[in-house]
Amino acid sequence: MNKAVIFDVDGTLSETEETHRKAFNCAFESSGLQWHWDQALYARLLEVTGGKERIRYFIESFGGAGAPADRLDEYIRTLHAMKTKAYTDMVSSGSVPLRPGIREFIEDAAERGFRLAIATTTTPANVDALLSATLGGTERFEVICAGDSVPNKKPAPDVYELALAQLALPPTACVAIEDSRNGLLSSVAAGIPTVVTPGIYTSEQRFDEAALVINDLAASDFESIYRLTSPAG
Ligand code: XBP
Ligand code: MG
Repeated sequence: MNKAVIFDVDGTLSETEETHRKAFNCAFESSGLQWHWDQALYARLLEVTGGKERIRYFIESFGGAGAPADRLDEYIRTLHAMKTKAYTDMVSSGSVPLRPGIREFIEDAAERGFRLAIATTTTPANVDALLSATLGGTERFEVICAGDSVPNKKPAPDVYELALAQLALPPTACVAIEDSRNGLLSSVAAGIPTVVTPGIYTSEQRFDEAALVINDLAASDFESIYRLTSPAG
């Protein structure tokens, strides 16, 4: 069957943003920085997708005391690499479960012959760590587009357009599963019908452009999602 389900990762497959937030704080502490991102501040910083971009936004918005004046890009890259190590260690411990209904949906879609893909802003190592810890690996996903593989992160459509190109499918043959407004704007800009499953950091956001908003995937009829796709060619 030439149809695909394209999954976002953070907030969609799993409620990972709390683990990201702790990993950022761990990297800041290890670097001797007095920065601490609490949940309220992190909710604001999540408006900026991409961890490196989020750190730079924080520095520019809040002064970034302790960050060097020069070679800031290199400093941020190093700090973010420390965060990614902390995050993958936390996720690999098995402490981050899939959201309710996600495992069943992935298995049901695969059994019906849907091709599966990932389109995420997060770092590829984070995808590997989460899928290895929760699904035994990334094998179920034919295409994985992540992090810096595209020049413009969500809400730009780049990562979903890359996934469509690698799938060689038109957007109407696919359905995207997202948790945030930034993700919804990205997939809709790529022309993909989108289902939103709001999460702990996104439940107050607007999802007017969504084809469907599902608050509890575990209690939903997966058929309502599949009906959003049209067979390719
Ligand atoms: C969510 C993001 C990511 C994560 C942090 O990605 O915007 O930046 O918050 O991961 P998505 P990194 O919802 O598209 O999966 O620090 O690796 O960016
Ligand atoms: Mg997300």
